[in-house]
Amino acid sequence: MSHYRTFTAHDAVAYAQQFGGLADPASLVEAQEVGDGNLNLVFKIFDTQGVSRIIVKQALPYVRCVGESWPLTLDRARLEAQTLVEHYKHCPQHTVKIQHYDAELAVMVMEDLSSHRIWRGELISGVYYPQAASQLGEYLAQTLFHTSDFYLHPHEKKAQVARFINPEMCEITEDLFFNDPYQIHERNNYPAELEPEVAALRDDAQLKTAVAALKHRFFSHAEALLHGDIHSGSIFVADGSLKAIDAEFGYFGPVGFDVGTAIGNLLLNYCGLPGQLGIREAASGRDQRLADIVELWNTFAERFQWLAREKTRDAALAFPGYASEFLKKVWADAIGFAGTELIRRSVGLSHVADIDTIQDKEMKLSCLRHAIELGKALIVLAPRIDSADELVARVRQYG
Ligand code: SR1
Ligand code: MG
Repeated sequence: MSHYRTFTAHDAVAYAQQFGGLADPASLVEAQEVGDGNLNLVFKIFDTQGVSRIIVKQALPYVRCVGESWPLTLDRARLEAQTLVEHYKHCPQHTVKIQHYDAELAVMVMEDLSSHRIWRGELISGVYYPQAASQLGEYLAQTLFHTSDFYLHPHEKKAQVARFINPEMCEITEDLFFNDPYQIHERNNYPAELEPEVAALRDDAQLKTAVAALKHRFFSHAEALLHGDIHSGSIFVADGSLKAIDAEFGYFGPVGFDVGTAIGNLLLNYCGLPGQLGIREAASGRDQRLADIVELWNTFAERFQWLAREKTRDAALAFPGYASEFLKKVWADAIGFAGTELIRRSVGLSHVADIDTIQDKEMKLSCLRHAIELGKALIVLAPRIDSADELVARVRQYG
């Protein structure tokens, strides 16, 4: 029988004392629940000096932002911990360190990142971290290359695919990214003024065909162990440092999904900045976002190709020029997936603060329309956008 119970603050402190791996566990005295995401409980554990020393995170048996009416597998805690442990092996400098996890309690103890800040908040406030984009490109290249068929022995790869089967979390993505925005659904959430734009999504056959192809790839292309939800709210930054957290959507899927989610969230910030900072003040932040996207892709592609040259173990995949052919497909997928992220964060269940917190109603509507139109364009034009520079030109064309 499962010994799952929902942690109180007191439980979290006791757990951190036992499993936090600290030299002075008795100094841990207090916990504060700080979870502001959609799904889980997150406790900061403080010592007698009031310093936050370690994090205890527990999955709830339902979707926190919706309530008990939407039950959700506790196995996501195991999948999150194991994904982060795998990613840490290949990219420790950009992955949060998991100290301990317990699949039955659906709980994990992890490194405290209080010296860092959530990247999304910083992007919204206009605080620039010049190394963040290339660090994210490095994280994606290291984690995705080392969990792909380029690097893993075929037996090991297949065992890993089985270990990371994540049907319930994938179903959330399958529904929220690829179904809900393109049909009438009670989970959708958008202002009534946007009904014409949203109805147009439902009526656009070319768009829906391209979305179907993206969903099909999400279903079936087990290319690498993805983070699965690598948006700017799943990333901590500090001067010269970047750490990925929150990998409960981890599974073996198409490499372009992680790259596209990351790019899509930078574009959501691009769309929201005029509403956050004012039109004139937003201009330099928007230029930075586009430069970030180019930097992210260039770092990712260069590092992936370098790893492919140096470390590919499969004889056929090592053939010169194959990795760069593969990356062309990843790029096209990424643009398409970025487009689906723009649309689902504008009309679907789960929004982003980059646009949601805009106070001026007309400005918010204009930013939402921008995100929807840009998302549509990226999904449909993805096969014809051949380079990062061309992507930048297309984005500028849409406002
Ligand atoms: C019901 S979960 C909604 C969204 O929150 C997560 O962060 C994922 O992005 C998911 O799609
Ligand atoms: Mg998350």
